[in-house]
Amino acid sequence: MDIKKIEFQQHGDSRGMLVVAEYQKEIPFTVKRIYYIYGADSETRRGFHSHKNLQQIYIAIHGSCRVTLTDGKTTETVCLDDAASGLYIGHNVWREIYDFSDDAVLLVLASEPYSEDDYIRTYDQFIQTQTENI
Ligand code: T46
Repeated sequence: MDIKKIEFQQHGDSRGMLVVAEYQKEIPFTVKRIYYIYGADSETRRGFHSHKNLQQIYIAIHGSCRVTLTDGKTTETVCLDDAASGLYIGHNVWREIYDFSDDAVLLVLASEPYSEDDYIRTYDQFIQTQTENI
């Protein structure tokens, strides 16, 4: 499955923390869009889709959430709770995001502008596409 944990550069001193993510070091794609999610809670469930081409990096810059990811064969659950690391997610990965802490802020770096055509929003269609890709 095309996912990877990424550790960012950290520069901490008595003034606090400064975290850096740079193109071609920690970020393997040109960032064409950012968005962030907050105001979710422990009952919230988001995602439930895959992307045909989009690559993204999820960063819980505050609080925490869980992400369950599958390529149809392998399934993994990742806890995001560290502002100094991110989760890279390639294309063709189904993701479900849940268990947000009340203070969670999930920042997402995306490789492409928003396009609804890039989404696969039903699990049946996702599995069918994965089978066709073999
Ligand atoms: C993902 C998770 C973490 C836009 O108009 N532009 C955008 O760039 C995005 C991301 C969304 N939207 C609109 C589309 C919907 O009307 O915002 C609304 C909520 O989007 P969605 O239901 O897709 O939200 P999530 O949290 O289920 O998924 C989003 C991203 O779509 C997805 O790529 O990985 O956040």
